Parts: sequence; structure tokens; C-alpha cells
Amino acid sequence: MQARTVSTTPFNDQKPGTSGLRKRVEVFRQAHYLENFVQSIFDSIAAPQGATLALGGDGRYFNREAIQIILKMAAANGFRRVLVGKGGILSTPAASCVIRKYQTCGGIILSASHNPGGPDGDFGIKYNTANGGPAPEKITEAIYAASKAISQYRIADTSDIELDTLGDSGLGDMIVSVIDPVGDYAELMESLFDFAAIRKLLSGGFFIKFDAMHAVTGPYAREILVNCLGAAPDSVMNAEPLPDFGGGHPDPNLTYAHELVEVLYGGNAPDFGAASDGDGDRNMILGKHFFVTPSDSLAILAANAHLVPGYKQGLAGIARSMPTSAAADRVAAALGIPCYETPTGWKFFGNLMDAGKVTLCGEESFGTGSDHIREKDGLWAVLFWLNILAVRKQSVEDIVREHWARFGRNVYSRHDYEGIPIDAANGVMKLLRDSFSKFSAQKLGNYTADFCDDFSYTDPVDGSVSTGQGVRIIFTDGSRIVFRLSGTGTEGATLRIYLESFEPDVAQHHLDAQEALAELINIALEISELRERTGRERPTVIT
Ligand code: VG1
Ligand code: CO
Repeated sequence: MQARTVSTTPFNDQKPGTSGLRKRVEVFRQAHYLENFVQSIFDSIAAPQGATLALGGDGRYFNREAIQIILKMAAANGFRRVLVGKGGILSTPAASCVIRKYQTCGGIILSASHNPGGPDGDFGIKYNTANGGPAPEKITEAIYAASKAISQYRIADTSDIELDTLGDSGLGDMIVSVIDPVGDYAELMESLFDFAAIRKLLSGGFFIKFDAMHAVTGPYAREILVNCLGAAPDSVMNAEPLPDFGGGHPDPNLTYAHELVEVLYGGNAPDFGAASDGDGDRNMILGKHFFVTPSDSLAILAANAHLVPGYKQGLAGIARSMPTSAAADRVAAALGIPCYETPTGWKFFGNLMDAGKVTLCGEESFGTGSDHIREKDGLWAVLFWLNILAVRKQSVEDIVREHWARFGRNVYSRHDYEGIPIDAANGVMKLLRDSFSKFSAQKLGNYTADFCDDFSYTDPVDGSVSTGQGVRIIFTDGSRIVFRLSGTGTEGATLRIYLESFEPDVAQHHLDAQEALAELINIALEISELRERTGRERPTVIT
């Protein structure tokens, strides 16, 4: 094998966001763009010679080409072995599982997750460390710094590697092991959940519908839900992964997963519905004519974890991202376990899980997971719910309403304004930050601001500090409005407004969240001057 050193010059936009580097496909296809970033990863992690790497992606457009380039670069950079999913495929949770199970030095995951794919869509790449989790900020910053100073990369001169047959082949001194992307993950799921009980539920007239959104989870859902658990074959819809996700937006929420929503809200609806995103780490949970907010879902999983074999020994603690509702905090308090509040992004949960401080983690953005891996995990959440449903033998809606009756309801919604001009978005954030002293102790409608800040987090394990993680306005009754700019978009800016209030009164629990939050929504629009500054009358997506 001939390894070549190629001269290159830096791109100045390779700063990883909330979850890796995401850009339009056309940006990634520029000469040297992907190579520069991959070499920056290799230079920053300084893996020992002879190390093993895991590699796979969500199958989106450009996945195969990128896998070939990365394999050749890994060979030229002294890796001993690369474990790559068949066809270059690994869902994000499956990649985390593989890194941990085979104790690789880390892994590269190719995905832009919930962003659209195809030649005009997005592509993405991120590095996960040996614990299976997204690299912490210290490492992503080092990668960014390396990308700004890069002058050369190394790549093997060789023909493409066959990725569609399981087994080992040589690439110079490196072994490429093509592995089954589903097997190890399915085995892990079986070790956590009562498959016999779920099988019984699914054979007893309980109908489910899972929407894979033409993304990576199709083969995983088929294997686990249909082949192992006996769900009817048509229980999995849009199961064929497509490089452009069939033109859809593989984001499991009420807007983009509307096909599934129509089924669950239609006549003769199934008892349970769920969807996952581009790379399989998100989940949306629906009951018959009923939507479970992700924040409630986390709280309900925690409150019922003792019913599930993998968690019956108890939870060490719970962690949620700051914008996620405090529903989980109430469960943690009842269980007498700690609840941690972290910045947005799964990378902040890794240290807490590694240190044994938390078992369950969640984000309002349809992400839930546990310490079984170090990523959020879409199908895991589906199986957790099915296990609970099998034991409790109630409907999804009844379980949620009983939960609210016991703990109170954290009424919650997120309003996204996507693709607004960057200057307008920054202007809104600046205005809010400049107004903190004005809001304090001020009456806004029926609410009185208790305090406002720009959220910052000190990691309790390694002491690292992350600042500027979102503007919070917390009212005296505990209600909140949070403003944040997205770190995963590739066009313009996306402004997210997170709204939360607490309703202890069961008689009010039937209210629609938008209705219950109407006054907070108005306050948010007023104090941010959002309409005036962006010209937008309404959000693009409401969840
Ligand atoms: C969004 C979500 C965040 C999530 C991230 C990655 O980030 O809000 O909670 O961790 O996506 O999810 P942002 O910065 O756009 O708000 V995934 O499934 O896209 O990797
Ligand atoms: Co995702």
C-alpha cells in the first residue's frame, strides 16, 4: 500500500456545533474538505499506533464516498483495524454500542441526524470517544484548532474497499472488518427489556406503528420489532433507508412525521406509535390520538423504570438538558435521587454517566437514553415504553394522565423559527441579554420575573465550564421562557423558544399546551421583539 501525503490549506468553518460538523453536501464535496476535518480528528486524538476505530453512518447521500475516504485515511494514519457497519451503515446508538463492546479507541459517525439529506441536503461528521459518547468540548475545540492550522493529510492510494460482505479484508497493514450493523445492538436491547412480555403484548391485539422515515432505523426496527418481537410486518412504515430519506425531513416531531401522526390520530388508530430520526437516536412517542412530549416521556420512563428488567435495581440519578421541562426533576425528588441540569447536547451527559452519577438522560428535542450506551437511543425508548405498556396494561394516554395526576403537569412547548437571518437572530439574543436588569422583579402580564441569566454549566466531574448556553427568564411561580440559537442548522439561524409552566390541578390537565401557554407565548414574542426583528408571524415548527 502506498500512503500519500497531500498538501492542503485550512477551511475556516470547520467548527463542530451541538453535535459534530454539519454542512451542505456541496460543501463537504469540495476538494480536501472532508479530508481536512478527518485528519484534524486524527491529529487531535493522537490514537496510539495500532488502535481500532469504529466507523459508520446513517446512509445519507455521500455516506459511501465518505466511508471510503476515511478508511483510506485511517490506513495511512496507522490504525490497525476499523470496524465498519455493512454498507457503511451504523445508527448513532449502534455505533456507540460497537465502540463500547469492542473497546475501540473511538469512532467516526457520519450523519447530519434530523437534517434533510440528498445532493441538496446536509451531511455531517462527528467523533465519539472510547466511552462511546460524543467528544466533549475540549476535544471538539482541539479538532477545530487543528482544522485551522492544517497543512497536509495522509491517505492510502488504493482502490475502494468492498463494504457489502461481512468479514475481514486487508487495506495495507490495516484490517477492515465489515460487521452486521444490527446484531450487537439487538443483543444489547434484549439484555435490557422483557422481550417475552412485549411479545405477549404484541400478539394480544395491541397494535403499533413505527415510522422509520426512510432513515437508518428501518432495518433495526424490522429486526427487533417484527422478527424478534412478532409485530406485524406492516407495523414498520417507511422502512427502506434512502439516501435522501425519500425527500422528507427525518425529524420525528408532529410536523415532519405527519404521516405517522395522521395514522395515530385517524380512525381505527393503533395503540402505540413511534418514529425515529435520520441516525436513529431520537424518538417520538404517540398513543391513540395522543402525543407524549419528550420531557414527559423522560419523566415517565424514570417513574416506571422499576418495571423494566435492565433498570429494576434502581436509578443512580437523572440528567436533562436545561431547556427540557422539570417533569423529570419531580420524579427524581420522589425517588430521592439527584437530577442534573446540563447544556443542550448529548456530549454533556457522558461524564455524569461514566462517573455513575446518572442512569437516565433526556432532552426536550426527542432524545432519551441511558447508561447502556453514551448516545441517545430512539429504539431503546420505544422498547422501554412497550415494556412499561406490557406490564401496566393501560393505554399510553392513561399512563400519562396518571403521571400528571401524581406529579402535576409541566406544560411544555418549543417554538422554532428556522432559517432566519443571522443578524436578526443575534439581535434578538443581544436584546434579551441587555434586558436582564429590566426584567428582574418586573411584572409581565400575570407573571413576575424572578431571575434571568445566560445559562452556564460547570461539569461536576471534570470542572469544565460552558457558558452562553441559553437565555432563561424564570418567573416566581417556576414558569420559564428560554431562548437559544440552534447549533445544528446549516442555513441562516434557527431561534428556539422553550416555554414551560406548571399545572398541579387535574381539572386543567385536559388543556392543549398552546392554550395553556398562550400568555407566556405572548410575553416571549413581546420581550424579544421577534416579529418586528424577523418579520416572522409564526414559528416554522411547534413541538
Ligand atoms: C438539537 C437539539 C439538541 C440535540 C441536537 C442533536 O440541537 O436541540 O437537544 O442534542 O439537536 O440531535 P440544536 O443546537 O439545533 O438545538 V441529533 O438527533 O440532530 O444529533
Ligand atoms: Co439524531
